[in-house]
Amino acid sequence: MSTKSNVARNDAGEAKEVRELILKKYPAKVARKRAKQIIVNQITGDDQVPEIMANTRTIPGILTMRGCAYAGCKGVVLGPTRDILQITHGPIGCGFYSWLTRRNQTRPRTADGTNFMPYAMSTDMQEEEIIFGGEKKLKKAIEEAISLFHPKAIGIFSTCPVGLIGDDVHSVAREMEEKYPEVNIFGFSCEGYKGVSQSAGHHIANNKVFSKVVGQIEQHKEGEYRFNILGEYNIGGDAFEIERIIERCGMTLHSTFSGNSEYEEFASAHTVDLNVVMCHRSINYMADMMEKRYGIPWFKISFIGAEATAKSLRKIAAYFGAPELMEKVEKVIVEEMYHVEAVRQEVKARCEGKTAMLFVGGSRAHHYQDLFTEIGMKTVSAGYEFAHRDDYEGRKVIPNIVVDADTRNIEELTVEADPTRYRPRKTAEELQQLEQREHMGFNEYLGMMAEMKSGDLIIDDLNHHEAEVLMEKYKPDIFCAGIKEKYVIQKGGVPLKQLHSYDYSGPYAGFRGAINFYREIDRMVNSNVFRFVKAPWQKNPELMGSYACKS
Ligand code: CFM
Repeated sequence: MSTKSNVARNDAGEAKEVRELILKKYPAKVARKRAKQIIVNQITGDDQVPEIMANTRTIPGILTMRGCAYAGCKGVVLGPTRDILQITHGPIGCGFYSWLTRRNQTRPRTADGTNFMPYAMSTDMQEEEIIFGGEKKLKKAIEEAISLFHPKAIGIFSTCPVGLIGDDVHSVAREMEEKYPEVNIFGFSCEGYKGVSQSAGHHIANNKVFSKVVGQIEQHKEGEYRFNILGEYNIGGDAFEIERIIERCGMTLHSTFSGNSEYEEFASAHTVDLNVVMCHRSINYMADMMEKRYGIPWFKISFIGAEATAKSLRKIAAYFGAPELMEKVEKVIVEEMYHVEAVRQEVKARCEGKTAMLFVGGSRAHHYQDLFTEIGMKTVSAGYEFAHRDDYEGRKVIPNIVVDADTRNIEELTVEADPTRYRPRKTAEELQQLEQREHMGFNEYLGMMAEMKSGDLIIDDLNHHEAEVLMEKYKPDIFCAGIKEKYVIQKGGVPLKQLHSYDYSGPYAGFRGAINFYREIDRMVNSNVFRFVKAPWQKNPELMGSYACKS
C-alpha cells in the first residue's frame, strides 16, 4: 500500500474504471442496482448533477454501514437532550448500546441541573413480556422513573419486538399522562425495522417533538437576535464551541436541536425569528413544519470549516440586518481567523495535495470536505450511508423523488398555520430582497454533488467490498468513516478518522474546532506508522470465492 496507484485523481475515465471493477464482482441483479448508487460525478451548467439512487433498501447479504430507525430516533435526535427522561422499551441491548457511544456531550446550566444522560433506562423486556405483552412493565417503569427523578417529560422509544408483539406505547403514554398531568409523556413508534435506515427514525422523532413538545411554553431567552440551530448534536463538544462564537457575536442561540439542549428550549423554540439548519438530513422536516405553523424562515448553514463558519455567521447577521451586529460579527471573524490562519498555513504546507475519502451518515461526508480543502487536501470519493437524493443532488429534486412503500410507511404530518401564533418574521418582499442581495438560500440545500468536482466517485451506502477496491485503487491518504470500518481500513495501511464520534477528540466545529481538525489530520496523514502495517491477509493466503451463476 505504500506506492500510489496510477489512478489519475479527478479523472472521470479512471473513476469509471474503478466503478466497473467494483460492479464486476456482483451477480447481475445486484450489479444493476448498485450501478445506480455508484456515480461518477459530472457538473454541467447550472449546477446540474447526475441522478443517484439513494434511501432504498440495502441488498440482503451486503454488510451495510447503516443503523436502524431506533438509532436515528432515540440515539440521534432525542439522545443529546439532557432532561427528557428517555426509556427504551425493549430488550436491554438496544438501550445499552445506544447509551453515549456517539459521544454527544451536555452541560447543565447549574451544577445541580437535571441531567439524565449518565443513565441508560430500559424496560429490559424478557421472554415473559415478549409472550404476554410488555405494556404493564412499561407502565411500571414510567411510574418508577417519575417517583425517582420527577422529570418534566418522558420519551418512550420502541424497539423491534415492541412492534412485533403489538405493544401500544402511545396508549400507555396517554394513560400515564392522565395519571401524571404534570409530566409530558410521549411515545415513538421507532422500531428498528421501520424504514430502510436510521433516516426513518429522524423523521419519526421530528414529527413527535414537533407535535408534542414545540409550542408548549410561551417564553423566550433575552436578546434581540434570537434563533435556533437545527441539526447540531454536540459530538465531541461541537455545540460548546458554536455557543461560544454566537455569544461573542452578541446573538442569542435559543435552542439547539439537540446538542446541549433542554426540554424547555424545545418547548419554546417557536418564539425565535430564524431557524438555521446544519444537518439537513436529520431535521429538515422540523424546519419546514415550524415555518408552516409559526412563520419562521429557515436557511442552511454549516459550522464545519473556518470559512463555512465565517460565511454562516455573516448570513445570520445579514438576516437580522442590524449594522452594529454585522460589524460585531466581522470583528469576531477577524480575531478568530487570526489564530486559525497561523495553524492552517503551517499544516497546509505539510498536507497540500494529499487525498481524502469520506463515507459517513447523511451530512458530514459533505461538510467535512471543507475542512480538508482548507488545508489543501482533495476529496476524491465520498458518499452517505442513508441520505436521500436531495442531500446529494439538492432540494430541487424533491418533487421528482419516487415515493416508495418504505417511505410511505413513515408518517408525513399535515401542518397548517397556527390560528393565533403564526407570525411571518419577514414580509415576502423583505425575503426576496435578502435572497437577491445576500443569496440567503431560504428553504434550499444544494447538496453534496454540486460542490464536488466532475470525475469524483460518489457512492451511496458503501460496503466492505467497495471500500477495499477504493483503497487499492486510489490509495487515499486518509479515509473517514466509523468504528465498523476503522480497523479494516487501518490494517490496509490507511489511517481512518472517525467522523461520527471523532475517535477521542473534538470539537471540530467552529474556529477552534477547525484548528483541532487541521492538527489531527496533519498527525494522521504525515505519520509513517501506517506504512509499516502488514494486514493478516497480506501475510497469509486468502480464501476467494466468486459467483458461477448468471441471472
Ligand atoms: Fe446528521 Fe449527525 Fe450526520 Fe446524522 Fe448519524 Fe452523527 Fe452522522 Mo453518525 S445527525 S446525518 S444519523 S450529522 S450519528 S451527529 S455522525 S451518521 S453524518
